[in-house]
Amino acid sequence: MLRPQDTATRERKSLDGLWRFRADGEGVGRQQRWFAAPLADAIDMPVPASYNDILPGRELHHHVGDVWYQTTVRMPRGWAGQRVVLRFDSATHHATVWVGETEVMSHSGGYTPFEADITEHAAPGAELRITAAVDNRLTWETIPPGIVVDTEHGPKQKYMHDFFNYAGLHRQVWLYATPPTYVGDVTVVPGVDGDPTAEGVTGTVAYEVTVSGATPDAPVRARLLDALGDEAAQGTGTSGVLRVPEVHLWQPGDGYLYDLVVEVLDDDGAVLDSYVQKTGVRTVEVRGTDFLINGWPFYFRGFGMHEDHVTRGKGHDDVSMVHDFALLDWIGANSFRTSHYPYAEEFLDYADAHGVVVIDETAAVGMNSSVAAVLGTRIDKVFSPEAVSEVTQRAHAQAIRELFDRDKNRPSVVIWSLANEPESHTEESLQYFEPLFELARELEKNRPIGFVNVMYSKADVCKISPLADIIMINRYFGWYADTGDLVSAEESLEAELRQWAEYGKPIIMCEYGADTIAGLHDLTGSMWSEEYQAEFLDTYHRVFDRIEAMAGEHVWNFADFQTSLGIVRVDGNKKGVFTRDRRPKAAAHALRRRWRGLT
Ligand code: BDP
Repeated sequence: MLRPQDTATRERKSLDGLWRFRADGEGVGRQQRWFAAPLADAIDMPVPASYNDILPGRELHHHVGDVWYQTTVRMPRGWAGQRVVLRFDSATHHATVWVGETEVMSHSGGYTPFEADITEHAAPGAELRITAAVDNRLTWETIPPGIVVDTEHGPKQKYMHDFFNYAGLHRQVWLYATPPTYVGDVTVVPGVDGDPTAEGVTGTVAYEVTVSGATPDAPVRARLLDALGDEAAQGTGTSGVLRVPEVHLWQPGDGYLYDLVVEVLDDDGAVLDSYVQKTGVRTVEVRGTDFLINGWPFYFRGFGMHEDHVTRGKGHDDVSMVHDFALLDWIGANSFRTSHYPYAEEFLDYADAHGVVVIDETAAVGMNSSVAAVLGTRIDKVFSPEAVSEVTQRAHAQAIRELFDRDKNRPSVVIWSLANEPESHTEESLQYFEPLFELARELEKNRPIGFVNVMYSKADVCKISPLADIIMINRYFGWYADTGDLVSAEESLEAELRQWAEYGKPIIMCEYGADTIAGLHDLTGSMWSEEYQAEFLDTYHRVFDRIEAMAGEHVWNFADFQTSLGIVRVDGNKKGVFTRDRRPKAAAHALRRRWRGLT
């Protein structure tokens, strides 16, 4: 789905700001048609933000079910004759949206965008009332899954993943206009002629455009402009391959982007619609145990992250985004994983533009009874008709389609991760994942595809890793296993990595880390201290440096983050190298020395 943008033929209007808001604890709003009038008993709620931590008290923090958001917006007079679209960059996890009294769309999946053509409900110059009922419930039919337990005090939400179920309108909401004939979709696939490491190589940009609306057979022109705005190549038709001699490649640390300007023309050659697709030219390849970008071995240094901040939870804001990227740069990271859901599109734009490499992950997390048990939830059989079933699988397939569709054109995205830490040693798990890998491979012909393996599913029993192009694993020797014992941890880790190396594929350690209380120091090197975290990471790094097949290290986690309540978490997960308010722990300095090659 294309992002809204301002071009010579398009305009957009942000609906961010304070919306009216009301929690619907009783679940009566839909029946009582709360959308049909100004929301009664409402409070102000900022958008974008999670609603959970805005008010003091437990009620909204632990709310289960619908909440209602409402705003009014005046449709610009100048949009007469245009196609008008209402777009939510995300609503966590399900939303139904009304314009006035008309339901215009509903969507499930809390981390991907959705939109509706509302032209017929929007008279130019008129005020529109927009209402969204947003439901945060997670069930066996959703991605990620969860369980709603009915108690005499109302519903309680349980889930099997280790981050707080923040909800609401986390990202921007837009009203935008396009001409009646418009660019409906653009797909670009970059490449190079011959050896990408050669001097003055010729880049290729294969493009495919869908024209939608009034005259879908209108001619198309595609122009590729370099960063100075000079034309580098041009083509006509809805698909083609543009060639760029002496291409400036997109590379880690050098996010060079071309603008692919796609124009739909009328019979006289006048531009009906134009859309600008940012395009980076690079190649990605797995060769033996090497992960190659533009033909050069690339070693991932960075983190599994979270969209997580004090007060606004998972709400996007540019201040924190730019600061987080500045910290990644300071510490010498070249990459991150969008653990455990698709991040805001702005975040990926920034990665594209600055040459930061991304492992892009769906929200399929929490499909593992052993992990669930650590976090306090008992599940008998995860992959079964009563739990993660064919219905879940359909939702998962949809999550894959929507993620790939949203991020397919991004040069920063070099690997798709279909899930985090699912059970993967049983026949049932294989039956569940095989069709999802097939779907992913139908949709994606160029990027490697994988999933992230859990510590309970070693190389000799994992049934899903053989389906993956790359081995991505999370390990916690010295924490959940060999607890507090880094000598044994070093041996266990090395023994296990040597087993994985037999796959002959690159290995990325996607998570390794230790909970650490900032400011806790201990001369005996005990767990939870800053000393232990730094020593823990050193231990892993010594091992990584001895294993040829290692292609990367992503520490868990970039920063401390909020989780559900439980006896294994104290005000959230403390495995951050930075605190939740982004202050460095000792490990941050140690990592910086390693990653920046400082002595
Ligand atoms: C792994 C999960 C991650 C957790 C982490 C931990 O992938 O989401 O936060 O462990 O326990 O199981 O800190």
